Amino acid sequence: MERSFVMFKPDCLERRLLGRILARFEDKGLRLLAMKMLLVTPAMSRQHYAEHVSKPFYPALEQFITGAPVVATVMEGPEAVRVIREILGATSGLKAAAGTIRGDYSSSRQMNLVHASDSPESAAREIAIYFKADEVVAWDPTLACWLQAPDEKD
Ligand code: FUP
Repeated sequence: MERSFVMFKPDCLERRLLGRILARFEDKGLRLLAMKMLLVTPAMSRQHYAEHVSKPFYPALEQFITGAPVVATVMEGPEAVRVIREILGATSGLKAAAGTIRGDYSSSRQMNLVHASDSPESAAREIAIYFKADEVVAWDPTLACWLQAPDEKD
């Protein structure tokens, strides 16, 4: 089992796509461990996008990500980091394959609807920016036994 930090960005909420897009993750069988609606502050944005702060596109990215509410979540599942990024598709909605979230709903590189961690290490770092340890609920959904056979679990 692996955890990922998944954040529904301002364009997702402004465009009223949260319910439909969240449903894709539920349908896949990923389990939700935490969920919170908030306004990202400039300081949080700089922490979240630490590797991009000095890039030319960062000021516009910060303005976008702090400009309307987001919904931050923690999701868990087998190989969750890779699986979730494949559900999202390539960074730009114009390059993302049809059938992915960005491929189906976005035509933008900045307004690409959902963020997801690119490694388990990034997930741990990002989860700590948005959630206190006791806000992340470890649980074993009853349905889990219908999502993977016992001999597939690592
Ligand atoms: P991703 O991991 O797919 O979310 O994308 P990156 O880590 O490469 O980029 C982080 C965020 O910066 C993305 F959500 C999109 C944004 N971005 C821009 O706004 N302009 C760019 O030129 C590149 C990335």
